[in-house]
Amino acid sequence: IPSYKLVVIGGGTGGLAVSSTLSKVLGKNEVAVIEPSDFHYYQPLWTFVGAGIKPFSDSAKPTEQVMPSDAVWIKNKVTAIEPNGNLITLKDGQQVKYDYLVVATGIQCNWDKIKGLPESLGKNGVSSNYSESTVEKTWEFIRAFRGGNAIFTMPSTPIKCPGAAIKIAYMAEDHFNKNHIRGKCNVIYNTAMGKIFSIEKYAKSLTRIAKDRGIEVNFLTELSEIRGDKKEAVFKKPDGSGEEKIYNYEFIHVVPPMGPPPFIAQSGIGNAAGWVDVDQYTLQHVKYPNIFSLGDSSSAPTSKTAAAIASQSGILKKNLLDYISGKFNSSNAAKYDGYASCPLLVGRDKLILAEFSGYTGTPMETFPVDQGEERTSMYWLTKEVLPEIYWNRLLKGTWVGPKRFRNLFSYLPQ
Ligand code: FAD
Ligand code: UQ1
Repeated sequence: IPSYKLVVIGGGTGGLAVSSTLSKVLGKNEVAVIEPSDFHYYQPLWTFVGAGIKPFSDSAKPTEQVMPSDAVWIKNKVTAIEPNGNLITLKDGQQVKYDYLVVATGIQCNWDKIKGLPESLGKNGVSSNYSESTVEKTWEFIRAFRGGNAIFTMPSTPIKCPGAAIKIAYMAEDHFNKNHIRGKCNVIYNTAMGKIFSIEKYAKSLTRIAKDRGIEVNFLTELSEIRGDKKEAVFKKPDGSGEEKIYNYEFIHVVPPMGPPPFIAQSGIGNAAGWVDVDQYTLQHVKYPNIFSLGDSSSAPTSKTAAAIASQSGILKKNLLDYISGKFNSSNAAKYDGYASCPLLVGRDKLILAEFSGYTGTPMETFPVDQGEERTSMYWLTKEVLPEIYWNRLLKGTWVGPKRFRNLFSYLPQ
């Protein structure tokens, strides 16, 4: 059985952010990254792709191009972990051993939990920015839209980038308006949640903009079925009361229910909800000290975003290296503060850069301006600068979030 000092499961945002640095520190071929996909995606760009602002090709790179050169890429899928034996089983039955393990397998889209969705997706006005195979359909359908109901959904499960469900509604509305068909369109945001955004400051801005632009927002309204042949969408109250409402649509953008990959719970490393059960501050597993986790598959109770992963990656790397060298203890551990960010695209040149701690629910803004306002500067930053930071810094292990800039700007007079 091949054995590695460190195995990282997942070559997505979190897996590469940590394996890049750790493979350099621990030495060539000491770190293995298990990743089945031929392509790595910069998923935050998909909101821009769905809105027709960026080409899909900008969001993808071959995995072999982004894999750290000192790491071993195992092109395979994990089906089970035996945490007591430090043993991983792969899809084809092969096994791999580790001394230390990082789990970064992301969140899974459960398309089949919506009746009729898998067979309708990508056809007849049904699209989603949440898949590499349908994100371009969003723009195709928005561009072809001539009037009627344009519906945007948000499920009751945790999702990655919780703002993405409504961003695309604002972008579609903006497009209809600029094309002088707004009067013939109903733009409807049906969310299973009870709020438009979890952080009050940004919720206020989003509510104001929705009102100003006539976007209908319905709370506690959860998609349960798509009837593609009739262009009907069935919504229910998430409380299980069974109360139904049927909408006709010309276009519907679906954010599917999501959840942790099931092998996590099956391997005995999950919490009650199935996320990798780590200490929310140190990111070390609560039961198996040689296991760490970051990103969308971890239990850290914050918004599942790449921005959060940037901060988590710095914390995880320090704590894991200290643990390996026997220096880790609860008093010197680095602690993750829950930082997350969501660039809320609300128009073709307008963006609210929400930055906050998911742990305290309070804003943690980087720039010395009110980021609750929609701004052209933040639009430009997100569209042009963040992709560069992602590819050239975060994936290379040298971007651990904007804290340094936040601290620097905090010295400016208010
Ligand atoms: P991922 O990057 O999803 O990677 C997980 C990897 O694990 C994948 O490569 C997968 O193939 C692999 N994997 C899965 N199962 C297994 C297995 N069993 N064995 C081996 N490998 C496995 N974040 C922001 O910060 N800002 C934004 O503006 C933003 N916008 C977004 C918009 C959209 C439409 C989407 C979809 C996401 C957005 N995000 C945004 C969220 C961000 O992309 C994710 O939070 C981030 O990519 C998660 O990183 P991760 O490493 O946890 O998972
Ligand atoms: C960020 O660091 C990050 O990771 C690279 C993102 O993912 C794309 C983000 O969306 C944001 C907003 C940040 C935070 C960075 C700055 C400069 C505020």
